[in-house]
Amino acid sequence: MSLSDNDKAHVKGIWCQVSGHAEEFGAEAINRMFVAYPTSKTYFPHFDVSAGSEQIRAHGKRVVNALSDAVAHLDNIGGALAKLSDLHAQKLRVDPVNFRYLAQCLLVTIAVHCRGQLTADVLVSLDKFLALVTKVLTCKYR
Ligand code: HNI
Repeated sequence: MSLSDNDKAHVKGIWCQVSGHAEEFGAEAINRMFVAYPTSKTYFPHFDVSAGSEQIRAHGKRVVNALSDAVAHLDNIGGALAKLSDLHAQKLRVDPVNFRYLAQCLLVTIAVHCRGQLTADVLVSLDKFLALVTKVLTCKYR
């Protein structure tokens, strides 16, 4: 799967709204993931997992900023996220199903905040983008 020129334009367009709210959107997405898919919390035993905690806010910001890096390099997402790919595969070993949970929660968060912009076409493009990111972050598992 790859992103068409249309997909790239859609992702870049809506990401302008997201990158400006990295901490807010990132923390909301992670909180939604913890609430909707409680098993995802097992990877964060060292976190205060209550909504809006300092750690969730800081982590949410890091996650969205990493995605912003990927959006800035849509032709080379693998290169942009290479270090994170190593980290998630070799150290964190997050079960890949969790990436679907987080992607879904990010999409819901964006839908809530950017309602007008998240047309069906933009949603498909964003979903493809997040699937590609997931592929990069889990491709070194084996
Ligand atoms: Ni993930 C650390 C990005 C999905 C569990 N993760 C990070 C960091 C970034 C990041 C950035 C900080 C790296 C550093 O400190 O150098 N993670 C991403 C992205 C996605 C993702 C872009 C997918 C969109 N990570 C997930 C998922 C889980 C996950 C789905 C588990 C449910 N990540 C972690 C854990 C850490 C982590 C655990 C370490 C956190 C800490 O601070 O100790």
